[in-house]
Amino acid sequence: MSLADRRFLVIASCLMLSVASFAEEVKRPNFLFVLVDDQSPFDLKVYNSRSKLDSPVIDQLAAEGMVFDGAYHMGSWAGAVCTPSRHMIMSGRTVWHLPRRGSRKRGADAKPSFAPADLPENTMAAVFNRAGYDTMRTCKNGNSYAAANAKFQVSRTATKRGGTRETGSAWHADQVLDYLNDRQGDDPFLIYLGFSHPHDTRDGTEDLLAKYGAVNHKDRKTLPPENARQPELPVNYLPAHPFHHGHPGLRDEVSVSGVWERRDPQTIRNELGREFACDENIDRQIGRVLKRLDSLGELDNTYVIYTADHGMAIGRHGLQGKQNLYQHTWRVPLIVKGPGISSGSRATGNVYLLDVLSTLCDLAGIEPPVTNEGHSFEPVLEGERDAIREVLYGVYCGGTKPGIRCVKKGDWKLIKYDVMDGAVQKTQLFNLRENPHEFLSQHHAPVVNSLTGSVPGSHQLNLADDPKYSAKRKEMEALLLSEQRRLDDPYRLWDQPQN
Ligand SMILES: [Ca+2]
Repeated sequence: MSLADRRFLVIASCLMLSVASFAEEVKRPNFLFVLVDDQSPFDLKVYNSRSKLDSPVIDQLAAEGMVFDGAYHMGSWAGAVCTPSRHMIMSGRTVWHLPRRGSRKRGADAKPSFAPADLPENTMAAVFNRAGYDTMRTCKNGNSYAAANAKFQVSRTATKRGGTRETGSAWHADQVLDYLNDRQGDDPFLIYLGFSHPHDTRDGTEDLLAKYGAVNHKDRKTLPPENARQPELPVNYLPAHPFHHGHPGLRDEVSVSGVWERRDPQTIRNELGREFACDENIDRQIGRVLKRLDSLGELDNTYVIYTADHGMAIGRHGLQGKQNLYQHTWRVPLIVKGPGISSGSRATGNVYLLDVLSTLCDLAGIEPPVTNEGHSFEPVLEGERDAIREVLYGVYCGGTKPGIRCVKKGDWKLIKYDVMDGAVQKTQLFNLRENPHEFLSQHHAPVVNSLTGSVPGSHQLNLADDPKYSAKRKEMEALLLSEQRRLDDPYRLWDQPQN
């Protein structure tokens, strides 16, 4: 049965609940929404064939479902990128239309908030509760949308970033398994399985740290030991970003235990080993939950959505954190498996995380809330379309203002930096088909090439100042401005009109 047929039958069955036999015949689908904290899609083999990470459960999800190559978070106005990202997931609102955002002015000049006061009533769990779903959530504490999270009928939260069963990712899976054990009745369920890893501190389990040659390094005075089992340096590794990223004192760039300000190969490879240890443990924990759903006879009627709140640098472009708009950090992994989705399928999508809410509603035959601004990507899951939009906008505005902006259309991507009170005003223009890793001229230094195994001179670089591409740059700059206006971005960059 196609997704469209299913959707029709789900709606029909909702309308005809009094006809018990028909309603039983078409059971409404369950949802398992898996959100990991801080993971670049390029950790995963399904996005990066060079990756050494073993993630058999995620590979299997991809083999049985659809992989999205163009999934993004819209950005952040805070150093804790998690916070707006998770607001967008829960509410389906765009980044400048979230609670308390929309104006840089305070007091009498302040614009009204773009978020309605009753928004919590129109968030994921509230909407699914009203539709008769059982809703349950486990996740880390904090950096999220508390008023929306409070709507889940069952909530078991704690921040678990340790290397044992009780202190690590197994704890989150245990909460879901306990919930499935205790659950009464036949209503469909929406389970939000949020992990606290691979966010730092990346204290993996002993066996997985050993597998990836990593140690939980805690001594600032020494480097972690070299180990051939560690992941290789990322292909776009740099020992330093070529200019200031714009957020002085940023925790992720200077305070992560085991990394601090260091970007040397030994430190970065060890940290990637720690990341992979946490990634593989998450994979195991998802496997436990899927096995239980299978034994309960629910797996075939469950949509499993795997994603992250945003990506992560860890040595790419000389950065360590999540406060940039390169592809490794702006993009997120997104894999969806469920009834009617073709096995082993792949699509561009051009989706934001804020599209998840309306998509889940669509798949469940529920009307999305009126406050939703996302677009359902059900037509992509259905195989009817490859993408749901052409243009993508991104912002990082948590440090010095106005911050970083990017826009993408087709193969072309523009990034602009207006930070450090005007001291850094930079433009980057990439053709991602020719230069998917966003190589800069610094990547062509012999020392970097010898470390990453890259071939000198074999890649296109930043084209922003190449006269051959001046028309393309102008076109992309105009597109960025129109997206800023459309989305109520309250800031303008140094070379933009102020309206
Ligand atoms: Ca995060």
